[in-house]
Amino acid sequence: MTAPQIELVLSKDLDQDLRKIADKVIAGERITFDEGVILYKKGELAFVGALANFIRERKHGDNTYFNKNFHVEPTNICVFDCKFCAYSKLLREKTEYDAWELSEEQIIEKVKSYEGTAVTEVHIVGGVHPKMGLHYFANLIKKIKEIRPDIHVKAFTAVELEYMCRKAKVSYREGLQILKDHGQNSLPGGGAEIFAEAIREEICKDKCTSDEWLEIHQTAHEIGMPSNATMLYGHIESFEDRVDHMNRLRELQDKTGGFNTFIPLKYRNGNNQMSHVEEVSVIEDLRNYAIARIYMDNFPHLKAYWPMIGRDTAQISLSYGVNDIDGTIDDTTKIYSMAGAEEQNPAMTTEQLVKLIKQVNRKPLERDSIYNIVKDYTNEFETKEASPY
Ligand code: V47
Ligand code: SF4
Repeated sequence: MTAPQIELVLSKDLDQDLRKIADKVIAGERITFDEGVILYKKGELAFVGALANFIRERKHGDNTYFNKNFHVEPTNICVFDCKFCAYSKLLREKTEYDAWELSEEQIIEKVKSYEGTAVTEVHIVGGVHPKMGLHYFANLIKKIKEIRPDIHVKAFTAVELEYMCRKAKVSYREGLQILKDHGQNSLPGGGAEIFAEAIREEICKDKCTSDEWLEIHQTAHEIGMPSNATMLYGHIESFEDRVDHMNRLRELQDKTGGFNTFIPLKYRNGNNQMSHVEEVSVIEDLRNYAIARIYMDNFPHLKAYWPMIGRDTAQISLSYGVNDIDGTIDDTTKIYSMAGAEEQNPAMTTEQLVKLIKQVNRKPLERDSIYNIVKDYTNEFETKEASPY
């Protein structure tokens, strides 16, 4: 499908700048910061989509990865006050959602409840609780590993890690090494938001800075812990800010190669202090995935987090650069349902997820947390139709 799509796009009477970008992408060359901004300002969905799909298929063919994970959110109590956050409780007036704080026993019980199931990863993330520190979490991870030695522990955003290390009076390297020695395997990509300092000042001024976020991920990569990266988009940032964000990540990836996947996170405006900020359209979501795929040439994977954008958009995103879907998770995360996402109970069975991928003629592959293939589902769960994409 790729070649005709590209020809169709290029046969149009293309703007000179866009043609130059298309030529570079087809030749496998990196685009510049300014060209990234041009794509956001001038690139129609069909144009950026065809280029992104071309890159996606060059890198991965039809392969579409998912993993089987569950989330543990120890608490939503948080010392910080991000304006977009519908989730944290402390300085916030009471809403329909209450504060929670799981005890160690409750967390262990939750992990035990997955005994005998095929999950390969636990994603631990939550509010920044003043009393849950580095050593508490290190011991918790050790206990989780005693119960499930096989499970991959992806835990703590750089925001949580910065606070933990500061409170424990250890360097990032020492703190991360302690967590690694207790069994933590990797870092999730949260807390990055948008790196442009002026925007960060407006939306999340009291938490870790952009430089700190990048330093923590760099240090993690240096001691052998891979990580992910996110970008919260579609609020008050400009197109230049989005490219700046991706550029800082691309530069770090050039140095370390430690990032696995890039996850654009659509700003949702329910129940937060920025609810007056309108959400962007689905077209903009798809354009953003596509431009991310084009710009982030050194990131192996681009992930759609379906609990936030919904299953339909996640399915369509597979034609706009996305090759990774998170996940067959059950209803263990509340971050998005509390922020107004359609998915109030984000659970998808393996069958539903495999069918979602097969319906658009992609190849469903279960992966582990570092992208080794666990199982090929090509011949399972037949779908009624597989439409050309
Ligand atoms: O950092 C909070 C975002 C993130 C809102 O690494 C919001 O595999 C939109 O990072 N609208 C945490 N987004 C979640 C996260 C994540 C999720 C799935 C997989 C991985 C991974 C990482 O959630 C926060 C923030 O950027 N967030 N509030 C909101 N109103
Ligand atoms: Fe706390 Fe994270 Fe919410 Fe910010 S986004 S207030 S750090 S839970």
